[in-house]
Amino acid sequence: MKQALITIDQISDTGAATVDFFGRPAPRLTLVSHALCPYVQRAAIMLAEKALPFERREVDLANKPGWFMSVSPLGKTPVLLVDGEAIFESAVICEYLDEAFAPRLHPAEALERARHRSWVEFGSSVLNAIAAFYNAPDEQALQACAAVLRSRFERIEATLAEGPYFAGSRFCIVDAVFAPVFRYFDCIDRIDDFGFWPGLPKLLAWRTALAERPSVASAVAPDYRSLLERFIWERGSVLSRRLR
Ligand SMILES: N[C@@H](CCC(=O)N[C@@H](CS)C(=O)NCC(=O)O)C(=O)O
Repeated sequence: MKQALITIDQISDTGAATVDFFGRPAPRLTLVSHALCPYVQRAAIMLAEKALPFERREVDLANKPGWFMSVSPLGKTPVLLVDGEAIFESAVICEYLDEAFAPRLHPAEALERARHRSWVEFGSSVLNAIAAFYNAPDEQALQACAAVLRSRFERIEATLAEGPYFAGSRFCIVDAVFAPVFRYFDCIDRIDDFGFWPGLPKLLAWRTALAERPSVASAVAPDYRSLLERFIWERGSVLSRRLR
């Protein structure tokens, strides 16, 4: 049967989408998670922005259980279970949530939306560069990784507009992608000054605005920072040895 699109007055006072864009009640949502996974954070931020209740189910990625492998074809977090149906890949999860539940975070215009998707990809490449950085086996590799990160940040600085968010005053999916990127540096900046930030005022303002957003703050547990420090310590990398 054809479903009618809902109107804005069908969204609750709290802004929570009690129904999806097609008027169906919100499904039961389970976010299959890992406490440190930045891709999981993207999905958690999206769920919070849409005020959707969800359950989090943590998985040990060092010892993946059978139930997890049965819902995660690539053996990775996040997976979003939607009334038991498994959706995997964080970018896909973000797009699904955006297409199904208000408020829309992606731009309405096709070219602008494509540009945002490009920067979502860029965000993933920054996450890969961060992983290379904290795994760097020696000082030379660490400095090379730091230079890659710095060049990525310069590139973002050149694309940012007036802020406070990526696309101006409205929070968007690119913001949900970069908030977990910046969160790493709350820990890394305490280890040493790697020269990431000088001369990048827009980037720093963006980082601050994202850290203050309630959906971003609530995407990780209170012990996130100590877990991340332990994770970096366990890398056996040159950065591990710099942790005090
Ligand atoms: N492209 C994936 C990347 C997800 C990913 O790399 N997740 C990591 C944790 S942060 C993972 O599950 N790693 C386990 C593994 O690769 O075995 C996405 O965007 O969802």
